[in-house]
Amino acid sequence: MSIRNFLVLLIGLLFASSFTLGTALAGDETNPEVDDGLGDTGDSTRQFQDIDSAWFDETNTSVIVSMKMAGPPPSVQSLLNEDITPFDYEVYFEVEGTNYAACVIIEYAASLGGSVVEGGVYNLQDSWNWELREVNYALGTDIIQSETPIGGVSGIYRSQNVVLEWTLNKEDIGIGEDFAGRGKELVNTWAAVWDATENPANSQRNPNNQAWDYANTNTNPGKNYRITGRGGVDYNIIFSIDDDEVETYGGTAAEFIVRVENNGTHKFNVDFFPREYDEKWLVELNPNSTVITKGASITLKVTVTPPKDVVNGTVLVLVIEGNIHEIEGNGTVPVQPPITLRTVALTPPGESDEGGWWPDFIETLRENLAIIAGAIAVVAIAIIILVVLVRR
Ligand SMILES: [Ca+2]
Repeated sequence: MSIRNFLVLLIGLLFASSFTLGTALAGDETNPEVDDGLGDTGDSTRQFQDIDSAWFDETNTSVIVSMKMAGPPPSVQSLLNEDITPFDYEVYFEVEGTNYAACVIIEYAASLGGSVVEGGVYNLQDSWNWELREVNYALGTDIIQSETPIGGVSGIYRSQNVVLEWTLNKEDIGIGEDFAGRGKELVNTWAAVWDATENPANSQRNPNNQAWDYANTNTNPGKNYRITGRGGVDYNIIFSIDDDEVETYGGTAAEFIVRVENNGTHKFNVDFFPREYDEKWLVELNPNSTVITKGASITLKVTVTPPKDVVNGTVLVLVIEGNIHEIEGNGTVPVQPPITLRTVALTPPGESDEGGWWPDFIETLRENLAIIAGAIAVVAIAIIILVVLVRR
């Protein structure tokens, strides 16, 4: 193995391992993007301020954000005689340069039999304010400069699991519906619980010293979530190649070895085909179609033969596409991105001499055009100077 190939392999391996570590294939409670310790709020009686974890999931039209707390909201004794306090729960993430937060503010009210009374039983108010916000950070820090509500969203409190759950429209956070958004990532994931009276959303806030509890931060985020398109099945097939440019002679086949990796969630059936190209060239794919098991790679051999009478230096830019068969349904999902292969065709040896010295001379001129132009310019300037001197 050459040093260059070794380096390419090494960089590829490093990239692959960081990718695997950084991105969860599908978020759920057992593999959350944001994972926090319990009992880290300094007040064990207030488990509903203590973040356990947060994770992401999706349908074809929405991203579902979940936030699990250490314990249920206090309802009876623990908050007796305390002030009514609005809790502000937020899960933060970034999509393609724009920062968002899924947010809900829950007001605690002393109530008895539906009416608010002092010193009574604490219950959660009926109407919770579920929101999507756009977030501005002080550049490169954890400090939030401002949060702007950009729309209401639907939300639900799942009391059985102590989980707050937001349903965000993909379009509202810059993610196309169905497979249009596939491959986009939610990055810089983290979560916080704030006292909305002391630290309201329109004030500057730093989770490190103002939040009741926080899990990860903007500069020390949790894992990324990769959009799968329709949720559940990640049609993640990746093309790669060590050398995407090959030289060959007219009439002689060149060969590309494309690696096709299944980094998705299931075993997939994949078809391969070239995008439209100059049909005087011969292009063969082997295989044209195959099954790739989850986590496995296959080799796709692409053979390209230029026509015999090809003009020296002609380049064929060939784009190879892939179609992944859907697990459910008869549709297909394109491999993104496709892979581009460049074949440079040279005149076969011996034939280049047939034209005699003239084509060689022209070829040499073309190859050294810059040097020749420079030399001509120097000579021209010298002549001008000479002429001026002679006239004096
Ligand atoms: Ca915690």
